Amino acid sequence: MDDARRIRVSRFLSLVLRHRPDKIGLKLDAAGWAGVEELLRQLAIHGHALDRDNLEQVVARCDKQRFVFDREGTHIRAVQGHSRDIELGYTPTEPPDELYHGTAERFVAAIRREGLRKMQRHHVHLSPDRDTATRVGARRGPAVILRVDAAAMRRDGHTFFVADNGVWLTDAVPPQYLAFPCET
Ligand code: HQG
Repeated sequence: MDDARRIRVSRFLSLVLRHRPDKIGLKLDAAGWAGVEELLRQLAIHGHALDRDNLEQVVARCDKQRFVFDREGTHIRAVQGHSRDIELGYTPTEPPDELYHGTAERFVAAIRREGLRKMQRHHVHLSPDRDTATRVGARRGPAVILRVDAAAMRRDGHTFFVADNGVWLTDAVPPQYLAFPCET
């Protein structure tokens, strides 16, 4: 499978497994899992035929490890990024002292006022390092990197989870925990 097709399939799987399983008549369970057999069947019915080998390639070679199979290899889910009402079941985990968030300049004024909000997703997504945050922010133009005082949030009782691909998740980051670029 060439890279272009792999990336196309990966984007479509993100859409289906995070947001719109109904696009291909798929059902996710309460934790976001889809049966692999059912996924392949529904993809084929809806004109996106894919075989098991190619699905495994998409999962294994995905740059951000967006998808995971269960231990038996019979189910698959997106590791984060959902907008649907599902419960991923991650265990609260102690974050490192600092985390980062990459965003776009046009959001900065609102973020200064309101802090980081989860917007359409289940959680605010935070990166473990500046490079990753830069890539996340750069999806929307030149990236602005905010530093999150995760140590203070932890002390104040905020809960963090880490997704299977290393993305940190929390409910909200109030503005007092954020350092803006000119202050970092
Ligand atoms: C911004 C991708 C105004 C926030 C990435 C972001 C990540 C606010 C946007 C994952 C705000 C939401 C998540 C506020 C936050 N006012 N704007 N109060 N609070 N925002 O896509 O973090 O490729 O939902 O800064 O790599 O950009 O899909 O979140 O710009 O890991 O696997 O509102 O998605 O991963 O955008 O990205 P998103 P995100 P995948």
